[in-house]
Amino acid sequence: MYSRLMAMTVTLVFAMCLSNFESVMAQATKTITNSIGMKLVLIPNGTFQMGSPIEEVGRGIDEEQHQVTISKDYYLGVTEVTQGQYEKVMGTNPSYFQKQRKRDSSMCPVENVSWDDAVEFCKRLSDLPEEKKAGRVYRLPTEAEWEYACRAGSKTAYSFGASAKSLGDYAWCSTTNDFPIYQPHPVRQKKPNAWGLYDMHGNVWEWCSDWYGDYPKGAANDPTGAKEGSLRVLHGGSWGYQAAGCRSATRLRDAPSNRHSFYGFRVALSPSGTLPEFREWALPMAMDETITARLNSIIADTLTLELTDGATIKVELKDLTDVDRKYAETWRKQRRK
Ligand SMILES: [Ca+2]
Repeated sequence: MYSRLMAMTVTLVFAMCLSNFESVMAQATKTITNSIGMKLVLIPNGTFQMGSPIEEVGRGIDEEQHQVTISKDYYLGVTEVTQGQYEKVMGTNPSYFQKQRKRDSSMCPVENVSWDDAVEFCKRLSDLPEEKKAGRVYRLPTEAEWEYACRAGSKTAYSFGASAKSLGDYAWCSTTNDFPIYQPHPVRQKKPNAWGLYDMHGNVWEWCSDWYGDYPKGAANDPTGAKEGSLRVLHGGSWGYQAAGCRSATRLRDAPSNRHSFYGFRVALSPSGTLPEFREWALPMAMDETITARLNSIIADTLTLELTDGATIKVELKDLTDVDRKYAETWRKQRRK
């Protein structure tokens, strides 16, 4: 059944839905300030070299350079999630560096958070009434999205150049020693990168959505990491790491349940992701079978679903289960706004 439906892939329809997405994206605003005051900036789609060249000082062996295309625009938090924002959403502040240090830490990045905590934060933020009303569904960035945004068009070890000499202008890390170094610092105090993102280098490591694994051999489109694993990826280095650990390409990994005062995160948001993108769909011709796919377009009650491998299938709205039809209708309504 699956293969029969796969055979229904129509390239033309896929091209049409891509152009539909592009027009949605063209309407997207460049910045968003959400209901808890969090600012996000639109990151334009594009192609870049992910990883590092072999001559880069301090590189890791898991940074094999390869071409990556990010095919869709997305939003990324201008700063790491702060302690104040985390507390507003979760009702708790797990950070190691907070009030006992006799300072207002609400603008410091939340730390001592696990990957699981970060994912839960995204879910609860998405569930806030104002966010639901606006149709915003938050998630962690993929590590490709993270590195692409960090580089902001740069090809060097850091977003501002090849040398760590200027790192102190952009980052809190253990080699920028013009202040007390052994703690994270309020966000947005250093210079942003070319796309207006702060603290991509240093302050706290940032959890990404991917399972850790080897990079693909060759070019990749919208990579989402290893299919399975036991460790999740972090990027960007932190207040306790030296310059080489804060490069654009640096990768760290840890178990998704582990917390550390080096670890924080920032959130991503897809303009097209007003509902969970990939979800289970019942196959209309065999309702007991499901596929994992995202909805790309609805044209004259014909849905185009994109499978995780990029193939597409078409299904009719009338053939869907009630749950799937409700999702599709909500999806369509949100796009008409
Ligand atoms: Ca950071």
